[in-house]
Amino acid sequence: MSTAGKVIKCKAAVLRQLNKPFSIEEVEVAPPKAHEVRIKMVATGICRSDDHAVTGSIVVPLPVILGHEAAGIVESIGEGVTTVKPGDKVIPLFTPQCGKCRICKHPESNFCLTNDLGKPQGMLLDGTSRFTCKGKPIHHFIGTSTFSQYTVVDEIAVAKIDAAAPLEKVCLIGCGFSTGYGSAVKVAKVTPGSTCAVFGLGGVGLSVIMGCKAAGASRIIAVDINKDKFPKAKEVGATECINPQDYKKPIQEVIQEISDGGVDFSFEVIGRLDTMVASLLSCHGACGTSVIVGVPPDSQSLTVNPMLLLSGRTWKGAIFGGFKSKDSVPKLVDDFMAKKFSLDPLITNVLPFEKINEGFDLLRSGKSIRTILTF
Ligand code: PAD
Ligand code: ZN
Ligand code: ZN
Repeated sequence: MSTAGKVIKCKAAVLRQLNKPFSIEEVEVAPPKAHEVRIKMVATGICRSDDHAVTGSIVVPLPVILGHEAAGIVESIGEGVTTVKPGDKVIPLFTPQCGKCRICKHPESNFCLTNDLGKPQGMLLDGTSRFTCKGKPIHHFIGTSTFSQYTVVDEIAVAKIDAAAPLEKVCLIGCGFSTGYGSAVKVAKVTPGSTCAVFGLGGVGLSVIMGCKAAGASRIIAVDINKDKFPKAKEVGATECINPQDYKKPIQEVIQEISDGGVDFSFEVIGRLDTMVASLLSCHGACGTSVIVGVPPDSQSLTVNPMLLLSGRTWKGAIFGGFKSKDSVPKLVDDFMAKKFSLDPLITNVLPFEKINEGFDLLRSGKSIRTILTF
């Protein structure tokens, strides 16, 4: 029996209080309104940004259904939807692409003005929620809310992908892989023969390494305080791995010494102010580029000496690897299907959705790269 047009009751992981486990609850998911799409979730990854929302490092209105790195199948569509249809395999887009705003029209930028990332409202574009629990509304998370058996997203926040794509793998194209890979190839524009340094070897940092390698970097220095991450970093392309705790002097000085004054490209993929500065100082003062990928704790600022930039450095950052999401995600899935990159090294654990709290524990203890929750 078709569920189109009806409220669907299903299970979702609800966060009601900061720093508390998710509770699996029965929620009601309303049918999609005009220009909206209801998706049956098949697989979702756990990204550190979800955990930032649990700890309050990213501030979002509660109660909320988190999750933003996923793949699923369209269950039904609202009026006026033309780019997807029921049965299509899709990836939700936490950075939407409206195609109309100044940023969408800009050839290089991707931070569409309709995003809910800067000052999150926790609602769909029309300002309301499609989720309720016992009659009370639950907030959306960055327009995706994938920790639910069903979710509703705006049409500008969902991309149709190859019908043959394995959803339990390509879900990572919804965030971690694309963010890291794009930060190297699209944001930094890593050049052949260059030297790179990558701070933080989680799912996103390892994807930065893959991007640096694909762009032809000849040296890739991987940096982490958890040495258990080193074998995987080498497997995906790091040429050397260093632990800042093994040195008495600041890690930027170590990197400057081994790279003739600083690397060509450095990446902060942790989300800490001190490592953002260390990463900046690790790139060469006259010709280096440093990219911020990690999300800093809410409302915190850095003070830097402008001379660090006046000498010729470039400092930049981007969401979602700088990719225009709706255009790029289907192409990235095609590249995956054509075996241009592998996602297997990023997937360390697969758990049923109900074990979401276990998945977060694995991330927090440094034991996992990506846990995929399957529905
Ligand atoms: P993760 O927690 O899996 O990886 C972070 C890594 O950093 C771990 O291996 C840690 O051991 C390591 N680390 C922690 N502290 C230090 C330190 N002081 N020095 C060196 N290494 C350290 O996270 P992730 O890969 O899922 O995400 C990384 C960051 O990227 C995180 O801040 C997340 O919120 C952000 C992110 N940004 C975007 C974006 O669009 N810009 C998208 C997705 C994730
Ligand atoms: Zn993410
Ligand atoms: Zn836009």
